[in-house]
Amino acid sequence: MMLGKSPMGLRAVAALAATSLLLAAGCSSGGAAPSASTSATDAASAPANLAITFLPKNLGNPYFDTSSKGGKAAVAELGGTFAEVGPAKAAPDAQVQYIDTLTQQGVGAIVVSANDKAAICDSLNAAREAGIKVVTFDSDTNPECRDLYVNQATSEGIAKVQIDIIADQIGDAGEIAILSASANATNQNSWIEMMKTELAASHPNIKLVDTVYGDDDDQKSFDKTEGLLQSHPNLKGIISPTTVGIAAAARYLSTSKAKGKVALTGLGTPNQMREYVKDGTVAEFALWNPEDLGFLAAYAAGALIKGEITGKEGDKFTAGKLGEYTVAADSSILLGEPYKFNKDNIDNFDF
Ligand code: RAM
Repeated sequence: MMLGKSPMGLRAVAALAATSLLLAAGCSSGGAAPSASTSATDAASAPANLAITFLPKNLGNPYFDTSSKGGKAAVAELGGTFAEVGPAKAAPDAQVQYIDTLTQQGVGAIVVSANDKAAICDSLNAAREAGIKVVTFDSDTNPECRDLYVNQATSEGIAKVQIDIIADQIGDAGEIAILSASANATNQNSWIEMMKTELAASHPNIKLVDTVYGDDDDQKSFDKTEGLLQSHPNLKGIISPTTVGIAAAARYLSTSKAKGKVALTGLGTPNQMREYVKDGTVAEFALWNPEDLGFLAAYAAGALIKGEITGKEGDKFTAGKLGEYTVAADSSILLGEPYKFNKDNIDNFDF
């Protein structure tokens, strides 16, 4: 059983550790789109056009390196051609040019984590009109711009696990701030809304005093952390619901006098956070398995290309080792539940 479908617990730890050992080596990534000749050859020789291209929010983020690793493994199992393209910066419309190029090249599917729910819609719909299947994963677009959304976990669950951790660490009282990714990111914005709801419902003594945006840029996130500490001298905790943000914030805190005084949690990768858990900067954070997320998204794209599913509620398909999935409301698929990482389990994970 994979982490994504397991309840939080030791069984999930063991399952993910086992999954990590089975990882396929490396994934190709680069700034250029795949060549037109590659896609054309695939289309001519394969029964279905299984040229599947991943388009993350930006390149150079270990989270997306891992999701692409899963995508690449799944596309290999499908007998297709994997590629990854993407912008250097996670700007709202930065993905448009890549989508347009992939449409000209006639790939079979685009698997995209959106920087903005609306800015890439026209391009995605032009791709779909040209016969390309569009799967969003990680960060969705408006539903009318894609065939399917592969969601890592419910927004409520992702919000609650982060609020639970910070509440535990600051004695359920005091000022907190959020260091997010980009201001338009669909996923972070929906988690932030749910965190506000959760605070209002269950944590009357915690006050969210600020939300700032590091744009999933390491240096900007580092600088924003410094700014938060300067602007809010009574700050008790920071939640960073982005792997880039939490790693940069941890690096800042680890050498500042706020280390151990201002709590930090959010969503991080174990490999980026290990040293900060071990040096006491961070006690606990959360995430899902990005490799499984990419793997599931690629299988979903393959099922759409082959016509096994259309993306309507109730459609079923099998995603290799992850098993069978059923399309839910709004043409979405759920991977599983978030998982908590701390000093007792972090060495069991390698992503
Ligand atoms: C960053 C990205 C991604 C998000 C993770 C948690 O890598 O913003 O979209 O899901 O953090």
